[in-house]
Amino acid sequence: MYMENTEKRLLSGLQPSGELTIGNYCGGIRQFLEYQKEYDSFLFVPDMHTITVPQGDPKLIQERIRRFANLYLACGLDPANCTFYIQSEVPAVNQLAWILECHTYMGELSRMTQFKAKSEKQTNVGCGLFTYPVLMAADIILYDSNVVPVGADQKQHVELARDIAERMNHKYGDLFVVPEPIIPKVGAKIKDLQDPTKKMSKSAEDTSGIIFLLDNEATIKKKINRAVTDNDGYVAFDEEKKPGISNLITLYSALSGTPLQQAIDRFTGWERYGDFKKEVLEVIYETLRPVQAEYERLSKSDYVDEVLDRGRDRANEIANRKYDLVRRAVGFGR
Ligand code: AQP
Repeated sequence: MYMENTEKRLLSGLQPSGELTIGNYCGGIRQFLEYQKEYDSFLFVPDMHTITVPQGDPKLIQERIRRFANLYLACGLDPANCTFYIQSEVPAVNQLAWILECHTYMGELSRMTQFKAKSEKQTNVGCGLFTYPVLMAADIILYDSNVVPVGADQKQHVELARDIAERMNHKYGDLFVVPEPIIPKVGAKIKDLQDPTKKMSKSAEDTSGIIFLLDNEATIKKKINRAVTDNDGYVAFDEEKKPGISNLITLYSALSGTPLQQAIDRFTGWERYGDFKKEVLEVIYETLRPVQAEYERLSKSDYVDEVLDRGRDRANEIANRKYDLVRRAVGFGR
């Protein structure tokens, strides 16, 4: 099997559709930060994924790409340890995606829950929304990624990438590493504060139940104070009967690093939701203050371009070598 080096590789990406949320932080970014030093880490901005649903002005996508990139750095991405790049700047991913599409079944893609949920919200559903999990599989296996840290909603897509890699290996010999998802124990699915039965999503239309990483403190306070709870008058963890309170306890646990059971023990029985919400608010502030300050500093400079240029070059080098191997294996070219 062709492998770049013996060090295990980690890959992660968050698409620049909407703005990054505290849910994305808990399920995606936080894990990346935790593991980045243990692996040969790859982090990318999946800009090609954003146009699977209609987007507005292309200029806004470009601004968002930059904002996302600066935010990753501000959150603690270590450029010395990480290959950080923009997806569309590595053309081999598209070339590989085509080959993988021809080895993926319609039935598999029809079962993707995210496709079902997102396609219901649109009238003219683009084919890209349907085939997007294959592009994601290409993103992952192109680099022989061993692990992919994701929130719970993306587990199905990583499993599809595994199936495709295994199928390709079976048919053409060992071409790809079969990746494993890493799902956080706590915070894998942070819920919307206004509707704690559904996932907090960066591109949701109603933003009142979403905390964005760049929200100011007054806005965050308003959103937490208005977070839907219940009328029971006591704090307890019960995701079915008390989804709002349970979501806030989970958020507290994920952000503070306090084990979930310890957070539950601490807050269970508190009778004033206001006091409990203040504690949650404090850990959100503590998490976001340094991130926002660093973001302000970075966004005034061009440092991010330096990092992304370096990342693009390394990513292309590895991706082109792998693609060349795959295209020969399937019989393309002379
Ligand atoms: N609510 C969430 N709780 C925990 N983790 C979450 N993630 C997303 N929402 C939550 C994780 O963040 C990463 C983002 O992946 P993505 O950009 O591919 O998009 P997504 O999974 O579709 O996330 P969103 O926020 O819902 O974006 P939109 O609205 O654009 O579709 C992944 O690791 C994801 O699991």
